[in-house]
Amino acid sequence: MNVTKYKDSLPIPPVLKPINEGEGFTYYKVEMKECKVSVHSELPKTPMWGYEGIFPGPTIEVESGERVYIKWENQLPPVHLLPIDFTVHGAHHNVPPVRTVVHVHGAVVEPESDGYPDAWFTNGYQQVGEKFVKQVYQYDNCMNACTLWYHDHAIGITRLNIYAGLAGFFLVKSEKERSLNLPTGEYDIPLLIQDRTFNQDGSLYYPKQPKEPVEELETSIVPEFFGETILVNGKVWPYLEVEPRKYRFRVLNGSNSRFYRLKLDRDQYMFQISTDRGLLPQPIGIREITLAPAERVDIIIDFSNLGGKRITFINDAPAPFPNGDAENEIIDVLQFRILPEVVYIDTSSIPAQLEQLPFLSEKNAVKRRDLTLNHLKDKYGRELMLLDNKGWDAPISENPKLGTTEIWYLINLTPDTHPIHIHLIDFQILDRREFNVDKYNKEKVIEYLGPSMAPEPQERGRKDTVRANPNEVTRIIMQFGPYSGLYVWHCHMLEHEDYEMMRPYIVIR
Ligand SMILES: [Cu+2]
Repeated sequence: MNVTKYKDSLPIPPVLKPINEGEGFTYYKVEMKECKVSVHSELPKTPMWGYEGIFPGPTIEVESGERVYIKWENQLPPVHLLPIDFTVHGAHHNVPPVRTVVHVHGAVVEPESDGYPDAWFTNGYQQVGEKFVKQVYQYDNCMNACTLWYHDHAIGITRLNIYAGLAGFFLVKSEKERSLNLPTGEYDIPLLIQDRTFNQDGSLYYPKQPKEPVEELETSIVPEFFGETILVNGKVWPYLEVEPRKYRFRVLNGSNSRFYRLKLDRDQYMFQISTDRGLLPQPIGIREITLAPAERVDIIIDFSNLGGKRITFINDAPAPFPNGDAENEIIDVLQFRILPEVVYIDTSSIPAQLEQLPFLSEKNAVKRRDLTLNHLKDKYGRELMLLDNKGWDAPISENPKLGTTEIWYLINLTPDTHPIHIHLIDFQILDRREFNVDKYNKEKVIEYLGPSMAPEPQERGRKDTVRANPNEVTRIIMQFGPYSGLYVWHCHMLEHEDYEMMRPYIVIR
C-alpha cells in the first residue's frame, strides 16, 4: 500500500450526546450504518460500517455510578461487506448474514445487556438470535474510572463486523480521578490502533482464504489476519500536532490479531497510569508498551522541552506474536509534531499516588480451574483453537458462584500468545510459569520448568484481558459478581474467537 505516511492529521472521535437526561439516568441511541470513510487523503473513500455512521464510533463518556440506557440500532444493509465463512460456529446459512450485538468491553453489566454473541439482532430487529432479550441495554457503570471500548460481538462474524468499523471508546470518568489533576480536556486523547488492508478502489480487503486455500470452500476463515497499514482513530498513519506539555493518551489495541510493542523513536520515557480497568497505584516510567488485541493502557507523555521536534510511535511486535513472520511487521504508527510554544501553561500533574487497588488473596479462592488453550486441526486441515478442549456449543463448564473468588490456570499448549478476556469481572494476574507441554499433552500433569514469574509492573493493576504466553501457565485471580447469569470468556484475537476459541460461562446464585 503506497500512501504517504504522516500526511493526514489524527481525527478525534466526537463525544456522543444523549437523547435524554432524566433523574438519575441518561439515555442514548446509537445507530449502526454503512458509511464512506476517508482513511487517507490519497485513497478513494472506503465503504465501512460505523456506529452513528462514523469510524471509529463516537466516544461514549459516562460518570462512575451513572445509570445509562443505550438503544443500539442496526440500520445496516442486508449484504455483508466482507466474506463470511459459513462453516464457522453460529454463522451457518440458517441465520441472516448481517447481524449485530454490542458488547462494552470491560463493563460490569447485567447479562441481558452484555452483548451475548447469540443475542444478535438484524436491521429493525426483524430477526433476533436465540439469546436476544431486549432492545435497550442498561449500564449501571458501578466501576472506577477506566478506558473501555464498545464493539460488535455477533456470533461467527465478530472479526468481520469489527473490521468493517464497529468499534468506539466508552470512557468511565469519576470525581476521584478528576481530583488527581491529570491532563484533561483536549489534552486527554484516545488512540484506537488497528490494522487494515485496502484495495486500489479504497474498499476494505479481508482475505477469503488462508495462504493455503481450502479447495472445498469458497470462503474460509484465516488463522490470523494482519493488515498492511496501521490506522489510528480511523486514519492511516496520521500525525498529531501537540503542544510542548503533558498529554494523557488512552491507548487501545482494537486490531483483529495484531499485537503492538510501542515505543517513542527517541526512546523517551512515558508514564503509564492505568491498566485495562483503571488507574494503577502509582505511575510507572516505561519505554515500551505491549498491547495484545483489546488491551488498553493510559499513559502520560511529557512533550515539554521538545518544542519544534517530531517524534514517532513505532512498533516492533512480531506478528503472529511472539514468533512472527518478518513480512507481517509494521514499524510506523503515529507521529507527534510538537509545536514550539504552549497555548496555555500546563498546570496538570503526574501525582505520585493514583489509586489504591483491592488485593485479592489466594487464600480466599474457593476454586481452582485448570483451563487449557488447545491447538488442533479441523476436518479441512485448518487451525482450530479451543479453550479447555471444548467448542462453543459444548455444555457450560465454568460456573463460579456469585461473590466467590477463583483462580484460573490458563495452560497454553499452543505456539501463540493468546489474549484471554473474561466478561463482567476484572482480575489480577498472579504469575506466569514455564511448564513441560509434551508431558502435559501425554499425562495431563503440569510439570513446571522454572520459577514462577511475577506479572510485569505494567500489568500489576486491574485487568480484563491477559496475555497467556506459549509454554506457560498464566494464573489469574478474580471475584465473580456483582451480577449472576450468562457471560462469555474468550481469546480476543478475533479470528480465534470466531472459530471456537470462546466459551460461555455462568455466574450462579
Ligand atoms: Cu487466540
